[in-house]
Amino acid sequence: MRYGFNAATAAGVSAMPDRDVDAVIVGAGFAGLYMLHRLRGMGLSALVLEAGGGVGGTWYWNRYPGARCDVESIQYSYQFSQELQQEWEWSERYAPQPEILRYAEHVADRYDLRRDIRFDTRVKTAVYDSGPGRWRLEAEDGARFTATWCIMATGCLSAANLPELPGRDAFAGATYHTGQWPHDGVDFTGLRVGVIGTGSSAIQSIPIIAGQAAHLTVFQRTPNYTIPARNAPLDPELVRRVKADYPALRRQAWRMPNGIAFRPNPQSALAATPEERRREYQARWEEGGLTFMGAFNDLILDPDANATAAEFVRGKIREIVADPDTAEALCPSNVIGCKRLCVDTDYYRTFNRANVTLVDVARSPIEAITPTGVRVGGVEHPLDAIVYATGFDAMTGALLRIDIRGEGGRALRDKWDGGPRAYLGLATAGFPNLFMITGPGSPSVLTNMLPSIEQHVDWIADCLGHLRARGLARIEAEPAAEDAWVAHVNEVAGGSLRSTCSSWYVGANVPGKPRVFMPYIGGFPAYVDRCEAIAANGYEGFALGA
Ligand code: N01
Repeated sequence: MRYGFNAATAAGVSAMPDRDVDAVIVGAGFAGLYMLHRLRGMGLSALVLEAGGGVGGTWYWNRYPGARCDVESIQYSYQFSQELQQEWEWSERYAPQPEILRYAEHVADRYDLRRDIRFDTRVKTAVYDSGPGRWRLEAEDGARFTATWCIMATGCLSAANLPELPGRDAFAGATYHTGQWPHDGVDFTGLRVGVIGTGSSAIQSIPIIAGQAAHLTVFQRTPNYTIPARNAPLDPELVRRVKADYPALRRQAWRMPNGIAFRPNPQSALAATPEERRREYQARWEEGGLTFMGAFNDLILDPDANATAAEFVRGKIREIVADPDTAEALCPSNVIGCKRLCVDTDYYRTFNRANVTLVDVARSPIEAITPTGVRVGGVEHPLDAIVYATGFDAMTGALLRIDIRGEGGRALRDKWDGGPRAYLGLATAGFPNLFMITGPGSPSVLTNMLPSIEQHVDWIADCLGHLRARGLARIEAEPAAEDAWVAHVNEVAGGSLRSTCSSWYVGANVPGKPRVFMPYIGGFPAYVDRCEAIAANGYEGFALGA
């Protein structure tokens, strides 16, 4: 169901007058929906501009087979409303994409949000007009909007990365990107399918595509570590216990560096005996999921500790995958948890199927996409369909694809040409009254996104309340505060093994992108404390004005 107003109903858009509101929010994913709800609650007029035809953001676009969240559904949900978290029923340990999308739709309906969302509206430019102190936004369909506050809820993993492979557009078969999947699904039955990439999206979709296709060829540049999801229907007894005191679980999660309640082992891997390590890794492997990295407290800090976990997983790959050459090709050699750990159902086992071939494109990259397939090392792999599971221009892509201009017409693309610079990941100097939800320099993608989103939305809403109460209408990050925060973000990143490999965290997957570790790795609790202290000190590091 889609209502609210949309570009189609605004026929003859050029005749449409500018719409003027207190706050314009770009994006109707979980961040944009909650931001709208909060601002409405404060009596502000707010309008959400959304490129898609419905709410849900990442869960609206990522409809590839097997898409589900790698954070357990009981925690991957809003906590701002007791009623909402009590009434919603998740069906599985890890919710599948259609169910998460239904949840987003439920929230939009429950809080009557759609009437202030303009769908099918891709923002092209956002320009600060310093005279009246207003943001002016223009959409690709020509519609224009003005607002005092401009809030980017554009998501961290929402700008699809489609590599410029030679001949890409000459392919005669069907082409898909996991992050822009057709809404009515794709049936691969009887087809020869190629999947390019072996990140989370590929690892989730490959087992399902392999079950449909006549033949599946996987083009792997870097093997990834993946831990079994052990997905299952949610245990009603567990749900009952959580719902009896949901806030207790949420409080526990807020104290964890990744914003997820789980049982980290406070011991060092190197202090444990080989047998103790094996037992701990085995127990976590059987439990399934991302908490594997909580097996010991030094896995992401000490290369020797990390190597013990990495070798455990490589041992599992060699056990599961029957062909020794394929098993070796699937064994990653880099630090485990450096790239985001993946969570799967039957990924490694899929390579035992007779209809699945792994092609290593690390040493011999893809030469060309031909009209009939993919050529690697002079060998053509004939295909009827290609799935690009090639990820995203993460964290900055969605922002920089909009031409954002601040004070004096300065482009954000220019300001960030050496990498993103933002104060707390919430604001950037030279761009007054512009906020980013889970922007670069905030914990965002290193945490459960839902609590991180809610924390940012609440901070922004409280900040606007503070300004309004004092008759102020302008806020801007101070360059010195921003510099200090960026230096701190870089310093803590340097202490973690996470910044050491070619991942999307450092922009390595997008040719030409500056190599900077973008999220804040100092942990969610430390970050929240910092944000709260800054607010309590009258928004220290921000210049406030009338
Ligand atoms: O993208 P990725 P993703 N030639 O960037 C390869 C979240 N997410 O969509 O590693 C050949 O991880 C690239 O190779 P390399 C989650 O945070 C969550 O899978 O750069 N290969 C890599 O293998 C995740 O981390 C969920 O060498 C090329 C792959 O494409 C993030 O989104 C589910 C190539 C891209 O992997 C991104 O995941 C899905 C080229 N030219 C996603 N270019 C869950 O919640 C790129 N590659 C479970």
